Amino acid sequence: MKKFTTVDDIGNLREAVDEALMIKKDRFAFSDLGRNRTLLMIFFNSSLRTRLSTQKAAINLGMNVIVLDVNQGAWKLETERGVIMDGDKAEHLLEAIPVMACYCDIIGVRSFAGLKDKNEDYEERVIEQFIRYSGKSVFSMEAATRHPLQSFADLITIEEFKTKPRPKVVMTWAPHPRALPQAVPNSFAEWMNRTDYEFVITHPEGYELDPRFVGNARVEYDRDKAFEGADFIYAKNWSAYADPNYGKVLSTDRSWMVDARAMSLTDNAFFMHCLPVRRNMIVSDDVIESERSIVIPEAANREISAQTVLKRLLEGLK
Ligand code: AN0
Ligand code: CP
Repeated sequence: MKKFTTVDDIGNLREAVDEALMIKKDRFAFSDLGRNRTLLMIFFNSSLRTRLSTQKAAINLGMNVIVLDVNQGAWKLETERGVIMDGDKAEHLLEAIPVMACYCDIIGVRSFAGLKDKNEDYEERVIEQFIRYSGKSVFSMEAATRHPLQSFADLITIEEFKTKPRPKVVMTWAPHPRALPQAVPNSFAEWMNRTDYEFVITHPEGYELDPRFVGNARVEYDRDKAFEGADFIYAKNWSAYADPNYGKVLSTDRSWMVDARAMSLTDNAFFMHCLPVRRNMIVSDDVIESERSIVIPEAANREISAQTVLKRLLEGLK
């Protein structure tokens, strides 16, 4: 594997999950694979899980790791070509990328959507420039439109917890005070659409996602109906995608919070969220603390998805 930014890069999902579960059984089985190889993790945005789990995954594989928080300690980076750089940005990405590439073999990039210019976000300008100008293997640690390491961990988690061959998985929008990207729900939908699960998306009107990600999923505006018989509830907030409201918060309707009443409509579903989560906005205390909440095993699987991806990227190095 040369890059990992979408579900397409991982190939057959059954094989990927089997490989991940094999790694989970013995995460030090490939501890020589990354010897004398360096991973550079570049963060344009905050992170707890991605930062720690990806670093741990690289260590399991014997790699060296360098972490750069672009907004803390590095020069502020201009990302657009043609800009007269007379503002606060001292360095251009077009120099920074090849320089950073000198010091590593594999690059992970976290760069969220700006939520101002839909084209800029959906063209994935930042991570695409890393792919183009670094000459290195690049993977997404959440880019503007997708968070594939998260979706892969989510898939592994569902495979571990499901009790029927074709579980009903429901992704539900939930309220949040600030505008969040569509990357997590886009990506989750993209991965779920590659499985044979029954996949349903529910959200208030106005929160329709990009049809390219929704694919053939059933969209159900009536949340109660969507939750009926669900085996997994996957909660997430996202800002509006459709014009003219791109990147806006249209609703903070608290009735969309996932609470015990909503969960009682399901078939004793497991509760999932990628975290970080705002309690009593997205999900009530009792639901996230319940025995059906699998947010911690889900987060633990971030190490496994990252290790599977890094293993494949290492195998793809010349
Ligand atoms: C980010 C998002 O919604 O994309 C990261 C989630 C993994 N969440 C926040 O910024 C709260
Ligand atoms: N789920 C996730 O990616 O979390 P972080 O933003 O903390 O990395």
